[in-house]
Amino acid sequence: MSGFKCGVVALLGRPNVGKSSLVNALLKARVAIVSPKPQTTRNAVRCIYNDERAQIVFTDTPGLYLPKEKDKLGRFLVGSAAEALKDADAVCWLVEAGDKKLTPEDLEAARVLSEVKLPVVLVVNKADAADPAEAFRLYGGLRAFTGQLAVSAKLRRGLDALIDLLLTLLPEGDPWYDPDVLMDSTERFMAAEAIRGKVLSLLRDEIPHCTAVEIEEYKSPEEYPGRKRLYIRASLVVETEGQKAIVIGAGGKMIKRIGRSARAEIEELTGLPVYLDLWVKVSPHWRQTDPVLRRLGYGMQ
Ligand SMILES: Nc1nc2c(ncn2[C@@H]2O[C@H](COP(=O)(O)OP(=O)(O)OP(=O)(O)O)[C@@H](O)[C@H]2O)c(=O)[nH]1
Ligand SMILES: [Mg+2]
Repeated sequence: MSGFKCGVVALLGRPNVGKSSLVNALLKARVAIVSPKPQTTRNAVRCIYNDERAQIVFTDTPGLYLPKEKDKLGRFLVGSAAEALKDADAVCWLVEAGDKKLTPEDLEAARVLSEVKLPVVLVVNKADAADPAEAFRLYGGLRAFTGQLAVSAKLRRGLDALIDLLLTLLPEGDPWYDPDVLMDSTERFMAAEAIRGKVLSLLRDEIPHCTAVEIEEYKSPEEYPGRKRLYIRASLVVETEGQKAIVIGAGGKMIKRIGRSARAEIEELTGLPVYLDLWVKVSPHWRQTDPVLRRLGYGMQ
């Protein structure tokens, strides 16, 4: 397949700049959770873009910040973002148009990037909301970039130019994935993320940060031909009884809402009718407890 390009591009940047939104815009699908809250993405996930010239595996990473010593979940998030650079062919450093000064998180991103020898493209997102000129000046002075451009994930602007630029940085090669595969993740993981996404959109304040989703049972009609529906038993893991009460809501209203909308999304995702059995359980300090973090999929390699 001469001339065909195939490679990995890691998306890196501080929380909330729109890394997951950009992946969704590029793939024209809702594959990654997006929310106005920082630390939305918790695992580096591979999302696969296809066109007639290339297959680009975008790694959407958790936002880089400076976790405290005790914040083990935070250290996992940042660690897995940095880890994603190891098998990348190029990196997009995402920042926001309208950035006027460098935050400690931006400097952390610069530090992480100074340790790799990959082409780095500066991508100024949210160009619909502010003039990107100042951001180009601000970050342009920090290091040399292989290219820089402004995009809007929201309005899907600048995406063709971004793909054209990335194509020049990727090696030639045959595609790794079938063109209908959008994400290199298990269905189980995607179902857990669909549920977590609903917690993020339906509950405010600190609750989403204290919540994880544990899939306890996952039985699909493909594996169990006697079944008509995909059966999922999942728990929302929170840290305190108070949080549990909020997640359940008065008369169980909130948990029912989360369950209903998550079920609809998982049905869309899998194309199967779904029975979602959703529970809430308290695991004090799970974000600081290594074995629990590992069980929930936030374990260091
Ligand atoms: N105006 C505008 N808003 C955007 C754009 N892209 C993303 N956003 C918003 O920015 C917020 C954060 O988006 P995410 O895609 O979750 O950001 P992220 O970088 O993946 O965040 P983390 O996973 O927490 O690191 C959301 O409220 C998005 O709707 C854009 O191009 N324009
Ligand atoms: Mg994200």
